[in-house]
Amino acid sequence: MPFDTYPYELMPLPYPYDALEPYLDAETLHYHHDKHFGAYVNGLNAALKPYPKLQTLTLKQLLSRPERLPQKARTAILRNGGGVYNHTLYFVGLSPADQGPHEPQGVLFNKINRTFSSFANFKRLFNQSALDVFGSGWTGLFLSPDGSLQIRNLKNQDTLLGTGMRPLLYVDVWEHAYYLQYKNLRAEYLQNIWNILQFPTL
Ligand code: MN3
Repeated sequence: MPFDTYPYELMPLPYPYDALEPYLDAETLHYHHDKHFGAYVNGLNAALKPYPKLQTLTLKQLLSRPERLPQKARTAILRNGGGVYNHTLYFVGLSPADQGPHEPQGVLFNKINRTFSSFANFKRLFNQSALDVFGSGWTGLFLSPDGSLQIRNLKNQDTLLGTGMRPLLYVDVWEHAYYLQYKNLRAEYLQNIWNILQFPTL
């Protein structure tokens, strides 16, 4: 797959640019996907170019074991590779409002209710966590190896690869994800994202 091994290609959006309107408009999607996501793909290829051995690893392998990356290229690979990995999860994790599911089903529904008392309370806590991200980063819902659900914030383009945490929901809270449409109103973006955030099946 050209999306998770070298040379990396920009994964096309799995829906038309205007498919998430009115919650995320086409202009926002064009800039976010083509320009921002695209820049991480190009940056990752450039960072890996001098390292034929690293080119044989998958993206997950690169990001799971940062200690084996050459010191000189480590920051560039982690930033750009993290950007590629995080944006892939984000864009694949959204779907048009009339598709979905945009609410948890089955096992995940029960787990969310047990852990957070209710779906409404879970959304409140998730959005609060996303509002607490200072500067650029991500908020996600993860299934930990012990089976518990955890809301976690990630800085910049960090990931939890290598920790055994399985990402279930993933929201980009960098300003570039919402500024064109929502300006400084991150809370409004977060309120609306639940209409297009797709829930996986456990
Ligand atoms: Mn982004």
